[in-house]
Amino acid sequence: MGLFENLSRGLQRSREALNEIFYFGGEVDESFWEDLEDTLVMGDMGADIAMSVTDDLRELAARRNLKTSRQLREALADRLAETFVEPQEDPFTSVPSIVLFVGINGAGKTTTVGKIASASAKAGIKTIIGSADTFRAAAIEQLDVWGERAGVPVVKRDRGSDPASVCYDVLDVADREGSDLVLIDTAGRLHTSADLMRELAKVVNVTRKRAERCARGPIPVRVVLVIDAATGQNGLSQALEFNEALGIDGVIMTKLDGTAKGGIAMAVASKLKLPILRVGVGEQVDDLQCFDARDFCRALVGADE
Ligand SMILES: Nc1nc2c(ncn2[C@@H]2O[C@H](COP(=O)(O)OP(=O)(O)O)[C@@H](O)[C@H]2O)c(=O)[nH]1
Ligand SMILES: [Mg+2]
Repeated sequence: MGLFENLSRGLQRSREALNEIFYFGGEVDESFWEDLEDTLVMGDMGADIAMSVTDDLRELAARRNLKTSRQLREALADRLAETFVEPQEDPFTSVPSIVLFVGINGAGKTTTVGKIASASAKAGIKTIIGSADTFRAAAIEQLDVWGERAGVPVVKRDRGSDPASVCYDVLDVADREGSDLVLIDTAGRLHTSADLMRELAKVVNVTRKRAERCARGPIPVRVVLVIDAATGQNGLSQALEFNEALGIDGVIMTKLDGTAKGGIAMAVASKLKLPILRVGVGEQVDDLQCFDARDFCRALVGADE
């Protein structure tokens, strides 16, 4: 299955909602525009984006005399694509690079680390994983399974250890072995989110300090936020909170398969001016894709149907 088909399959639920209004019989009338705006709002891109996208499209449709479902879908995809920010560089392929994965529990951090480790090992990038979610023994085991599958070493400590120490350890090993890409998984659950942010801030600081004095010179550290797309607008609050506490460099949206809330990607990207680095469209190792705003928006609105 090609990349586009896979993404398109993943966004099916989000697209179905739009399909209903695009299968109109004749005129593009007032109710079409109202339905479009409502559907976009429900797709969780946020009311302000939904309104400005609808207004722009309406104006464009009048100016260029766009009438058919196909013309309108194409124009909508183009307009939606404008809301995304291009990444300056890809932290997973511009190596050497150190990436910390943060996000709430269940967002898909560990799975995403596994998928990326697998893809980068396959691409010949010397990769190593650090298991800094030391809260649950199951989390460490889960990462071990992914590491084994990818043929990538996993640096870990016993359950309950200081997560910052694991970051230190993994950078020591990476230094010694000349790893190009260090992927660090972190915990998402603590008693309060203030505790979580404090702990993560320490993890980020320790990693940055250690990264300054790597054998081959300072290596950039990026903090990537993993968000479950199905959380909808709550994903936006998470993004704001993590960004304020840690300074986020990019976002990965997971579980775009099986949600009609794909529009949240747009809300996060445009409100925080953050690039979407990858999208998760399933639980399997190959279900992670590079993000291309145009392809994503075309799949989201069904421009090629
Ligand atoms: N359908 C789907 N499930 C996913 C995706 N990414 C992760 N998951 C599932 O979400 C659940 C939580 O993932 P996990 O990586 O453990 O989340 P973490 O707590 O952030 O580390 C697991 O059952 C994963 O298989 C995705 O893109 N699509
Ligand atoms: Mg995890």
